[in-house]
Amino acid sequence: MGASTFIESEVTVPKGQKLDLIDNVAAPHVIKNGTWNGSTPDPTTEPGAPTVNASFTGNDKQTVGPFNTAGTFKLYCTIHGGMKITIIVK
Ligand SMILES: [Cu+2]
Repeated sequence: MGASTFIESEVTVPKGQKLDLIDNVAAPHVIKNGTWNGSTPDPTTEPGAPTVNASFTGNDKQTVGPFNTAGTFKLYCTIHGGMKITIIVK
């Protein structure tokens, strides 16, 4: 993660694995299940998604998951409009 974006917009995670979210800069983020539709937050948790609620203060790392269900899952940052990532589990 950068200051207000995910550096990668999509990542693939093998089923059953966890995902490290790394905050590379001195910026806070609050990552939860859901996405941004334009400037509107959509806090939807897809069926089979692990619950994600990870707060970052800057230059830190947290592990989310495991992602035990194959599918497409979305995470977003509640404090940075448009900051979102797609997780593909297979
Ligand atoms: Cu953020």
